[in-house]
Amino acid sequence: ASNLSGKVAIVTGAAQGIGRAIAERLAEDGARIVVADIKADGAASVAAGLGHDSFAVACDVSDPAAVTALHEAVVARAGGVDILVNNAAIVPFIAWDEVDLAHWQRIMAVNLTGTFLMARASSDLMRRDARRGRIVNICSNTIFAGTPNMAAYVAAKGGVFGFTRALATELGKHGITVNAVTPGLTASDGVMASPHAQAFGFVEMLQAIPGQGQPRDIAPAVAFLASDEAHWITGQTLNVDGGMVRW
Ligand code: NAD
Ligand code: 4PL
Repeated sequence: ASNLSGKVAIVTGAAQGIGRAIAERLAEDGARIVVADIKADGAASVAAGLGHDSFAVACDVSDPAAVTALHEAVVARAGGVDILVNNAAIVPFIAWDEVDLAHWQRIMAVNLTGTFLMARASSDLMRRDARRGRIVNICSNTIFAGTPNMAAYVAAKGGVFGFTRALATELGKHGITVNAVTPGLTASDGVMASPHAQAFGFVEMLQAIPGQGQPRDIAPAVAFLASDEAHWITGQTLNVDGGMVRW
């Protein structure tokens, strides 16, 4: 596959997990990847394996100055951006009434405000260069299921879902599409190191296709929405969870 050759794709949170699998898939499809992650070392080692002059930039997506610096680095090294995948997030497992205000605000800052800041900066560059860009927001099927111990996370991802629809409206006239993918429980690095790893058995009872979702199972939906041929699809949310949720 080489349908993304010549494209520049920023993937946030791509040092591990689902973001890493997305970066690997988009690189297989020919894109030059900007691995943007708060973990500088992990981002650099992922970028080194991707080819196509891919590179890493350390960035906290919740920090406006860091997002500006990231986009300055992208312009300096790659000229501009064609594809943005907003994947970076924190995925807490915590009783809703044990989340203090500072924790709630951090979850919102990374998972929702980070998506806004990245979309603002990347879409400005896409418009500057008249590129018919692609924005894919990684959401979660918890917005449909109301999954326990994730209330702040679900609230933030519900914001991402709504923002995807609204931003599609705003950017459609520029030929930029904005879509979301909602993975179900997936065996990412973060999940496997957390209490979420205990939930696979429960999830399997609900899935049409019982099984443990892997990061590589999420990437094809993102690659399709990032492709040129998905140009007539915008404002949509594609659920990728083995049929756990049907909506
Ligand atoms: P993960 O914890 O394995 O990886 C997340 C990555 O994001 C890490 O590399 C981390 O360093 C990075 N990151 C965290 N905060 C950041 C910040 N402020 N700025 C930049 N990078 C930051 O997580 P994952 O399970 O691979 O999740 C990836 C995406 O998929 C997230 O948006 C998550 O909400 C979503 N998702 C995951 C699951 C699942 O079960 N794994 C299910 C549905 C949705
Ligand atoms: C069903 O997005 O979608 C746990 C952890 N269970 O992050 C998720 C389900 C988790 C999910 C998610």
